[in-house]
Amino acid sequence: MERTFLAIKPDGVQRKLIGEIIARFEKKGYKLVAMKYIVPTRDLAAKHYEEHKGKGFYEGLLDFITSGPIVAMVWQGKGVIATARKMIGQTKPLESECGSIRGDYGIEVGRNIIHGSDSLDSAEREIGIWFKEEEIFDYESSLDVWVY
Ligand code: ABT
Ligand code: MG
Repeated sequence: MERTFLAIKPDGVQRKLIGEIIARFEKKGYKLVAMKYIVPTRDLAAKHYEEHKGKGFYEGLLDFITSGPIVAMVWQGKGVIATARKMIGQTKPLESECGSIRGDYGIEVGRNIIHGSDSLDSAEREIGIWFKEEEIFDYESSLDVWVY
């Protein structure tokens, strides 16, 4: 089954959006298979945002993402990578449809509430950065029969 890495960023935590965000993915039918609540080290954040190294917003992005606790998660289910990105919305809040997380709750590109892997490659890479295999728990859910 497909897996993606999602993280509620420090702004989402500060704004008390943890429950709201997790509820959206649960209600959609996806399964939470790993979760940790941590203040990322700068090293971890740099690994995660490696693709942006050298860009103008990079250092500020690392300052922000290491500024407080985040909720790092792995979610599982059919098409979860692309569907989660759709549920999250676009990078720029103005381009995010109402009904998406950023469209409903975000105003500023540098405070965009939640991260979601953007491809199968980045999902595998990011899950490997944030979680050990033994921290990921697949389990049978009686709801699966109704979701699929
Ligand atoms: P992430 O889920 O954080 O990766 O965001 P997304 O994939 O939608 O967008 P990208 B392009 O990966 O942006 C990463 C973070 O950098 C911030 N950013 C991005 C800026 O502050 N200015 C910019 O011009 C761009 C392109 C937005 C993202 N994080 N935050 N917070
Ligand atoms: Mg990205």
